[in-house]
Order: sequence, then C-alpha cells, then structure tokens
Amino acid sequence: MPEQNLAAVKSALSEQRIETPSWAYGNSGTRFKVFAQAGVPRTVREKLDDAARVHRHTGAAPTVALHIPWDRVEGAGAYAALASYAQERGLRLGTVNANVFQEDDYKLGSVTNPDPAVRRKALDHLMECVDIMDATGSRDLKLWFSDGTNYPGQDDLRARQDRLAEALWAVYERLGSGQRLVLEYKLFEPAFYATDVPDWGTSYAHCLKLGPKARVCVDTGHHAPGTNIEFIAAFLLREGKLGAFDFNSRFYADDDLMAGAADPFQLFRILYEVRAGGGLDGTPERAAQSDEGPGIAFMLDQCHNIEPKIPAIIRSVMNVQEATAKALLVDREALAEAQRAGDVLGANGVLMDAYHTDVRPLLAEVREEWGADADPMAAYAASGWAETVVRERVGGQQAGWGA
Ligand code: LRH
Ligand code: MN
Ligand code: MN
Repeated sequence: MPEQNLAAVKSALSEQRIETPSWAYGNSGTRFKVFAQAGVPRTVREKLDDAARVHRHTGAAPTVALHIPWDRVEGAGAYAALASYAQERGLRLGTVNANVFQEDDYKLGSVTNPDPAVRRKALDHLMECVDIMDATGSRDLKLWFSDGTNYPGQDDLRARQDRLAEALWAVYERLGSGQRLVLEYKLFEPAFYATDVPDWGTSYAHCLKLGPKARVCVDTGHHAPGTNIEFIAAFLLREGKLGAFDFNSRFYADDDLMAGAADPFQLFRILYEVRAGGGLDGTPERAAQSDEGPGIAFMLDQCHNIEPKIPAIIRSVMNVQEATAKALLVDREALAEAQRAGDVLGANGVLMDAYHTDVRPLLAEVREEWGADADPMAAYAASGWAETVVRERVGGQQAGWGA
C-alpha cells in the first residue's frame, strides 16, 4: 500500500472512538440466569475504574455510556463529581441511556401507555436524563422503548404513535445546544404482537419530523435474521440520520454477545458502508461539540454472562477496530473502476481482498504509536487488575439487566 494511503488509514483509526457500556462491567446476563462473577464493580465509580483499564490497553475507548437508573447517583453535584472522577481516569461520560422499561407502571407501555399519568412519569424520567446530560456534558440521549402490545386489539396502534410523537417532541424541545437524541428500534421483545418502534423506518420517520438533533440508533442485535444492516447504515448515513450504533453479536435474537464474534464479515460490511458514506471522517472531539456532520457514536451494547467481562470488552473494541481497519483498506478506486465496468466478480474481489487482510499487525503498530498496548488482551492479563479486584471487591453489583 502506498505510504500516503497507509497514513490516511492510520489517522482514521486513531480518530475512531468506541464507547463502552457501564452495564457490561457489572453482573448482567440473560433473563434466565445471571452467573455472578467475582470482582465485578459494586458502584458506578468502580465501573469507571474498569472502563479506564479498557481504555488504557486499547487507547480507543475513552467514553462510557451510563444507564439511568442503574447508574443513578444521588445528591447535589453528584453527576458533575462523577464526570470529574471519570476525567481523572482519562475518561468522559458518554451517552445517557434512559430506562422506562423496568417498573410495574410500564406494564402497558411508558410514553405510549394509554394512561396519561404513566406517560407523564415516563416523560419526567426522560427529562431527568437530559438534566443528567447537562451535568455530565454528555452529547447523546439514547431512547429505547420496550413499548408495544401483545395482542391484536389490545390498544390502538395509531394512538400509540401519536403519544410517542408527543413525548419525543417534548424531549427534543428540552435538548440543549450540542445535545442530540438517538432513537433505538427493536424488532420485538418484550412486546410480541406490535412494538411501537420496531424498525429503522419508524425511528427514521419520527427523527425526520423532530429535526437535526434527532437520529437513529442501530443496535445490530435488533433485526430479523438475514436483515441487511449495512444497507440500513448506508441509507441513514446518506440522509444524515445515522446517529449511533449499539454493536453486539447475535445468532438468533437480541443475544448481546461480543461485537464481531458471531459474524465479523457483517461488521466489516457495516463499517465499509460507514466509511463509504463519510462516517469515519472528522474527529470525534469536533463531532462531540456539534449536531452537524456525521458524528456517529460507535457504542457497544453487550452483556458478558459466561466470559470474563473486561477482557470481553477489550476483545470487542479490538473486533470493531479490526473491521474498521479492513473497511479502510478497501481500494475505493479499484472498486469504483470495477463497478463502472460492470465487473461483478472483480468488484466483489476488491472488497474480499480487504476483508481477508490480516490487520492485526497494523493495529498493534498504531496502538503503540498512540501509547496504548500492541496486544491489549495480553497486557490486561499481565496487569494483575483481575486478581486485584477479586481480592478487593466483595459482593459485586447486579447491573439491573436480565435478572
Ligand atoms: C434494549 C437495549 C437498549 C437498552 C440496553 C440495555 O434491548 O439494547 O439499548 O438501553 O439494551
Ligand atoms: Mn441497544
Ligand atoms: Mn438490545
């Protein structure tokens, strides 16, 4: 590869940031059983301590997504203090994930509930999340609603969309400058007949009406099997509406396994479309200050039920980086040439050449260049952190998910 191209690939890699989810550090898992692990964080601060280890070894994960109420801290100035705690560890607090899916009041929905008092309560929580963003300096509010119905006729589908639009508008109006909302969709579960935000089209339609600060969040585990997620990414990016990814792997449904574990080729295809659409352009620092430009948040949304958590998160960050590096290696000129010539096999070959490249040595090199570890997994294992936390942390916290 020409020197110049290599420099561009390295520079794009060094600008990519991958946000890790606070809930992946705690004891969480499937709804059938949470296998508690020793040494997991008992407090939000301990989750940040673990996240700092991931960032230290990978050099690519400086922000941590919070989930409210799982990460709620009480008292005046508590979130600002948490932000300072993060900063002292080289981290920033990232996306604030709202949670209106775990209280009895939400049995029939949150913002789409037929009862106005329940809708009010849900909206109050969303507003609280924006207050928290003000204190933490977070850019994005992530909205995922479990709202929906289990039986035909249970509620009016159109009225539920009206209620959703009303709540979204109220939140949108409350956003400050530089803040955004990202609306996540999910095909099904826990609602089985009709989910109120089941797909990217529904999310897109709401975001389009709301305006430029509203974008779609694509959780890779939230689609029907066989869905072409890279098409969704390409389309949304073209429309300026791709706000965020929640990366994880799935074999069957919302499995929340490590990103790039089940289908690294799919992750490559997605990241190639992101690159082709300019989604890797621009520094995250610049994007964080603005609701303009691509500003895509690359997040993980995973649970680690049987595998050790910190190494699993490190591995996931590396998997996203490897897919990104391969996407950056695609020879765009050769591809365009083959496409123009109608050379089907040649064009496919250009993509596959990049996919089959072993990018691990390149990533080891860039990590060292930016002061992280060439082999983050080995460096973490050698650091002694796992042994220290098992010794010092007794009685790890349940993340709140999947119990
Ligand atoms: C829903 C979801 C959403 C939540 C997270 C814990 O399945 O992906 O992003 O906030 O899980
Ligand atoms: Mn998600
Ligand atoms: Mn999910």
